[in-house]
Parts: sequence; C-alpha cells; structure tokens
Amino acid sequence: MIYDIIGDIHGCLEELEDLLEKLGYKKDANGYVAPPDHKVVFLGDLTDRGPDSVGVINLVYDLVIEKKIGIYVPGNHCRKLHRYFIGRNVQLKHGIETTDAELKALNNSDYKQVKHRFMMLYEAAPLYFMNFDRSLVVAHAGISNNLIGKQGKTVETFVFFGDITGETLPDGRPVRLDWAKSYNGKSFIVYGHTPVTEPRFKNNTVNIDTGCVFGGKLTSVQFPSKKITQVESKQPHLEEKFSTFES
Ligand SMILES: [Mn+2]
Repeated sequence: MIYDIIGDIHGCLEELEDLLEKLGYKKDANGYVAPPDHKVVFLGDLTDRGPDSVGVINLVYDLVIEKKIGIYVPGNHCRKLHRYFIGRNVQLKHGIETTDAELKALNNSDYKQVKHRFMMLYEAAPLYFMNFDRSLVVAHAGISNNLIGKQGKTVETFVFFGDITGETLPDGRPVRLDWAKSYNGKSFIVYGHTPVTEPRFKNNTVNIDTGCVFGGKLTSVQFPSKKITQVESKQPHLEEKFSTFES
C-alpha cells in the first residue's frame, strides 16, 4: 500500500482539491477514485481559519467513510470542534469562529448532515495511524518513540499538542519542545501542527504543515517513497505564523 499523507488543511478546500488531482486522485460521476494501491491519509486540523471548512469535512467524509480510500487522524482543532458539537462551552477564537460562522449560515438539514459527518469521522478515528508493521506512523503533532502503540491521556496530549511542557511563552503560546530532534525510532513519523515554510525532515520524521491557511503551501508526503508534492496556497501570506526550527 502506498500512502499519500496530507498536512493541515484548515478549510482550504480548493488547495485540497488541487493537491488530490496532482496526486492522481481522479473525480468521476461518483466522486474520487484513488490510484491503484494508494490511500490518502489526513493528519488532522481539517477546519478553522480557512474559507471552506464545511466543504473540507464533506470531502474528507466522502473519502474516508464512504469511499474507504482515506484514513483520518484528528488534530487539536478537530478535538475542539467535536467538543463544540457535543455542547461543551468552547471559546469561539483561535480559528473555530470561522467554522462556527459557516455552520450558522447553513440551513437546518445541511447543519445536521455536516455535524453527523464530522462526528462519524472523529468518533471512528484512532488517535494516530500505524501501518501494519509500524514502519509508518501518522500523528497530528507527532509522537515520541516510547508512546507508539500505546493509548491514554499522555498519548492524547502529545498527538494533539506536541511535546508541551505546560509553560507558556509571553505571547500566550505554549512552550513546545523539539521532540523530532532527539527522535531515534525505527518508524517514519509524519506530523504537522506547527507551520514551517518547507517540509522539515529530521531524523526519521517529517513535518508537512507548510501553513496553507497562512499563505504557504499544502503539502503531501508519500510513503514509502517520501516524495513531496505541494500546491501553492490561495490565502494571504502571514509570515509571522511560520516557525523556524534549527535544522
Ligand atoms: Mn494543530
């Protein structure tokens, strides 16, 4: 099986469609068809900030649940949207306000359908994806070697938020440790969550969140070839949103 893993989409539907086309996923009368032996993997953060979060939910639902040619693992924005849908008191900021506005603009039956589709996706999703021999692991914000194969609270925090210390920076963002720098495991780990200007290969890991929603690119990496495929963003460029790691 060949996996085409796609980074953080954040409502950038047009770019997602462009990337799928570039990767050879063809649309026929019944929707997408994958190239032979290919599956697409979504590493989370489907929604928020971008122009069409509802469209992205519908597309990912179709590929994962209906056509069964996709795999989805959730990101922190997905976790928050799930809490929103189940009626938790989530703050409408840090991106979800755009998804909230899109949802409120829908008629009642469309709203119910999108909610149902997202709940199906989210509630069926594993915290992270491993292929049969664990040569590939896909986790939204990454995972440390000792957590691969495990479940539970520690794993949950890591895959959603990365290696956070609990401290915050002066601007309110959490202090995140560069776990990839010391990673020495055998599994190839594909993750996103922290926007970088180009895919960051470090040890046996790659960060493919190239900040599409901030005017960067939407990136996919293929496994096992590790080939990168990208499309340019159609969103305005916000330089300050991109992290610089020492290579
Ligand atoms: Mn994220």
